[in-house]
Amino acid sequence: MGQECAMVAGMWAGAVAAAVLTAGGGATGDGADCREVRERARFAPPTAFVPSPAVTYDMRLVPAGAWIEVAQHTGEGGTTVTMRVKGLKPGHAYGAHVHRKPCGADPEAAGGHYQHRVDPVQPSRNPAYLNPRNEVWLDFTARADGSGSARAHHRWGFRQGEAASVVLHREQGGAGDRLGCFTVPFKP
Ligand SMILES: [Cu+2]
Repeated sequence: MGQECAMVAGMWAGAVAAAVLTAGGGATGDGADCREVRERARFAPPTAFVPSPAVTYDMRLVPAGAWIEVAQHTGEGGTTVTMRVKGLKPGHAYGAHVHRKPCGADPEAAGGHYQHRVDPVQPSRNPAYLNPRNEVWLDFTARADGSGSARAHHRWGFRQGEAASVVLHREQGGAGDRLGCFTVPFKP
């Protein structure tokens, strides 16, 4: 499915000019049911002269220059989010989740976790809502070379404008200090 969507997305990108000229139509069939997002960046402090969509709040565990890539694939089978990182602290067990708002200079700017069923009590601490089935968790342990990767799959997709970043945490699980944040425009 992922390959198919990537192919259709690629064809679509290449065919945009022609499609505009022939008018109407647009993406049809698989293309219409398929959303792809792929963003990558290098972490920089919020005070960096050249701002980055990837912000570090802890230069020891998320050094400036560390690299992150996040991809979303949403199709008929649901939503898969994958993350790859490089340049982190070897052996450290990082927590990571999709959060609701874009990153900012303040680590709290990203808001709470994206939840499929939204806990009426926010900030959410109820394990009935705060769990990897109802949220997108991307916990990973950095390999000896500082690289890492994680993948999460759900049957559901994101709501418009409610999933906007990936936050890296000091600990795995549902909470913990925020070490870094990457703004990602996830698609509904
Ligand atoms: Cu989080």
